[in-house]
Amino acid sequence: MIRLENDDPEVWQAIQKETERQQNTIDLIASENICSPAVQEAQGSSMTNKYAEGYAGRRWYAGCGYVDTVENLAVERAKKIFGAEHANVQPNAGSQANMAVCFSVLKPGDRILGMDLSHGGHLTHGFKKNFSGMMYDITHYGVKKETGYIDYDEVHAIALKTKPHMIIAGASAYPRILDFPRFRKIADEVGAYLMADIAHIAGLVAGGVHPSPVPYADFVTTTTHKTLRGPRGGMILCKQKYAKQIDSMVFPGIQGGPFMHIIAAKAVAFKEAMTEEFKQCQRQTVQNAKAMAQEFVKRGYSIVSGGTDNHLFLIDLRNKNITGKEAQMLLETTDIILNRNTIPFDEKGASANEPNGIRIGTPTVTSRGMKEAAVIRIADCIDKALSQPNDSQTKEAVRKAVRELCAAHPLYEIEACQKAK
Ligand code: DSN
Repeated sequence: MIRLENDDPEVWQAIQKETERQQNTIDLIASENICSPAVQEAQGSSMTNKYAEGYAGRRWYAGCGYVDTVENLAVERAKKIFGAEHANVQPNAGSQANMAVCFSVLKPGDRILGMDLSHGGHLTHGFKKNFSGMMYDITHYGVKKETGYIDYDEVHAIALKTKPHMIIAGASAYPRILDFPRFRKIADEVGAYLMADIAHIAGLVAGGVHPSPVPYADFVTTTTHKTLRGPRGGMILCKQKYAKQIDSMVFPGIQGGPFMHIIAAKAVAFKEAMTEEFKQCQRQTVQNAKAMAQEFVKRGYSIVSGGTDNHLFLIDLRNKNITGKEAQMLLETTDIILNRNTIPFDEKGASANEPNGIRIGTPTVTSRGMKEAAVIRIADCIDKALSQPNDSQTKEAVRKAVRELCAAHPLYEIEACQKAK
């Protein structure tokens, strides 16, 4: 970092400040995490300089011996972690992973059945301003109003009616276990491909705390930076029979030269994901989310589906006289960072920008070593801040508690990171 400090003090300063911000705030954004110093070292390495269009052993450029080594390591480790027949580690992000799958087996105008964004789905599952919504004929399933759980009977009924070419199982804001065998059964009945998007839960799947879709889905897509705790990127797992189609759709179909520094970092993260420390961290992530959700229930908050089975939960703020956006902004002033979120069956007039919910996730705080007592203290802080939004003493007390928690749990002192050093 000495060179950066001298050569570009403005960027260096912003990076220092960002690191400080991460150290001194509580991050509850469910899609974020802290990757290890080893992962970051690989990302910042000389591999960023290398063009390597193609795949290991079949590149368009000379000099690819060492990047081949890291891509082979990443592929083999990914296959081992998830028990997959084939892995493509080149997608630059989850969106590209989903795009490559769609482009490889669907034609424009084909039908997709995916989860409604406002019920917890993702932009790439058919949002009208996303490639998926622009190119395909989309229908959506959602959750049951009374339970907040996915309504599999509805998924079945819509599938029978619309005969989708592909069903997408996966979500960005769904707190319950996904029933992959049921999705498979429905897909088989209507002759649809099944794509499982496990971007949010990949680490939980790797850690054995969420059932794996790999035996059921034709394609499994994920990001690598959420619960999986790697660099920012994407990946596709699939059956061997789709390997060629997927590989040629990622490159040259939708991407050019792969980000070899990121692929090196994915390999490092996958090695970490095989450790007992990582698995323990995933178990604790879920325990923390459950403990926190229960604490909010005790304090009179309405939690979508009543709790959680995974790393996140949603608070429905409609009985709290504050909107999701107001809560997000208020909490940021107390150094608690989270995002506003739509909740299923939100009020008329509510929107993605002005929803009545907030989403809370525990991956980052768990990676920092926080356990139940700490996250219950965070719930207390949030409750206090939301209950007394205009009281400066309350805000200061919350900020003090946040400072204490952050100081007690430094960013890079997590066990898995220590081991990776
Ligand atoms: N934007 C991510 C999230 O926050 O869930 C999903 O890609």
